[in-house]
Amino acid sequence: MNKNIKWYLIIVFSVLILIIYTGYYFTDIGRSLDREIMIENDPLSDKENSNKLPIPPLLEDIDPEEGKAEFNLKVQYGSKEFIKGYKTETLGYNGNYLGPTIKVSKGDDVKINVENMLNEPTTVHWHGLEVPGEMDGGPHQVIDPNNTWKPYFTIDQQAATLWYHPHLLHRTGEQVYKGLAGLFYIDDSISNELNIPKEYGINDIPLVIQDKRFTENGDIPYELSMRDLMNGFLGNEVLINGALNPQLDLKNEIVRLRLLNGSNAITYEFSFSNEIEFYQIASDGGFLENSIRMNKLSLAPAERAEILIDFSNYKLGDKITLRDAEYNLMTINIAEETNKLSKLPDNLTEIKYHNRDEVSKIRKFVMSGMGPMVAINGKQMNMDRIDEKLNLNELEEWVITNESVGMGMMNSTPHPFHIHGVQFQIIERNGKSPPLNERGWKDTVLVDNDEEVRVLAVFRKKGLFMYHCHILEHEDSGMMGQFLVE
Ligand SMILES: [Cu+2]
Repeated sequence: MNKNIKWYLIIVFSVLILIIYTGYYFTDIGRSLDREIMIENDPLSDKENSNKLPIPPLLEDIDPEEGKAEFNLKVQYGSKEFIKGYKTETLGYNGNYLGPTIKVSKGDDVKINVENMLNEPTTVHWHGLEVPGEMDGGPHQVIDPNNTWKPYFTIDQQAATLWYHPHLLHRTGEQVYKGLAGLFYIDDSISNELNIPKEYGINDIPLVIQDKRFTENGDIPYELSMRDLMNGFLGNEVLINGALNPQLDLKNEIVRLRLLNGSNAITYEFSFSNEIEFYQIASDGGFLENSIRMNKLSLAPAERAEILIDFSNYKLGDKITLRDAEYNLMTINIAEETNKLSKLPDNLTEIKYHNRDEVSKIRKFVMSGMGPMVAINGKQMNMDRIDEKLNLNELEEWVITNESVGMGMMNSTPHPFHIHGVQFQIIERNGKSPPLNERGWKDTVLVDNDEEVRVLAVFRKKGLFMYHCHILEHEDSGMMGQFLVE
């Protein structure tokens, strides 16, 4: 294309975006990033909604042999009453909404049969799992309608709370939003031996946290405005395991919560009523070396954290709320008293930190642009282009920056950067050591505007993988690239 015409088009397009965006900002439809506005506009605030927290079922392993596991997943249409009396169309794995929790152990040989019963293609990506590229479930592993994809792999990493979700080119946002997401747990000798709660759904509680934009009649249409392309799709309500304002009954003991931000775009600021202290014990890819005492926790889209809370000083009938900023998400009821004495663990595991002196290659990833123009290193996703070529088992340093422009009164856009097929270590945020709870294994890192994040990683699996922004509307717009490990 003629260079002048190209620049002319870029300028015209940018001005158009600016005009449309300003319009949307001032007409204020849907939820603003400002949570106070979110609560005022809450269409359900006058409706009764208190129900028990659903616990996703554990998926049955159909291979009886020790050291092997086989699972069946069906991708299907469903419907669900998020609000009493209002049914809406959803998607789910083996059910109406969300998916069962898959639980495996380090060293297991795993087979999964994923049957697509939708009349559109999908993929299933094992987020955080270190497996060869063709088993990763990215945009290249398309499962057509009425087809079954049968990935197999050996679990070759430490205990962790991972998850699975679709990764179809340009369609990830809608499929995840409609309900396709599930947890994927790995256990190992360390997680088995640690003195921490391990009873699934009793004192080891999965929490899949997602916001939804409900209409007046309880529907959750996925229709993107220009503003949604800018900020990502933001909801006006928050669901936990598919339930609105759920209640969780617990004993007054130490409890482990595994939080997944499975939302398309929002970053949460979790805390509990009365600023109760808790201890983060794991980040995306496994245990931290020591438990970190804190009273609030920020999780960007796709990030996970495991936390312990000690309720032993609470009494029958006490209530505690889980919050996002000032907004109540879930009520915890102390429903049973116990005399069980337990102690919060201090040391959890030993992390072998990478040695920066051994870095063989430094790569830069610049996230830029806005709305449909978002890009990494100035490029938008192209399935036929390999952006980076890496050597197997070499230590690399990736320098990730965010140069997206902020708009007027709006804050600039932080982008959560996710790398497939690897767990990395954050070594610097703007030249400084990362906070304590980011000094463990990570696969997704939030990069703020004008921030430079440096991570170290050894890529141990061969094949073609993705790196991308995990605001799903940005990913779908093309904020993604491909790297080949050989
Ligand atoms: Cu982004």
